[in-house]
Amino acid sequence: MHLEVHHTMTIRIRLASLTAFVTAGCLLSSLALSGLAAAGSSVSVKDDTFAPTTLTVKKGTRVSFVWKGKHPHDVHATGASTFKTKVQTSGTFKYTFKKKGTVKLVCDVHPGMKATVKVE
Ligand SMILES: [Cu+2]
Repeated sequence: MHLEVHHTMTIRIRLASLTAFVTAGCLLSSLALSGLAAAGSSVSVKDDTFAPTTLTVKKGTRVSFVWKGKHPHDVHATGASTFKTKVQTSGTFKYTFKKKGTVKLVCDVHPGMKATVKVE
């Protein structure tokens, strides 16, 4: 009788740790996936260049523009979507590209600073 109780408890403990292990695994893989998605929809605003200079995204993608340099820059978009940010040295601007087509990006402070977003 004593042994039987002990055995049941051991199984319960094993099941509990298995559940915890599987849950942790799922959390880790979803974190990894969201990390990859974020990497593909972000543009760095640097001194004095955008990185990357060409980005292809699916319609409806929210792209983060992240200021990383010391010089002041804006992001001025024309084409399939249009917007213009403030001239700033830090911060993040998020924009959801809702229309298919090509969007040209330029920094008005540095006209040579250009990038293209292709929305498919
Ligand atoms: Cu600039």
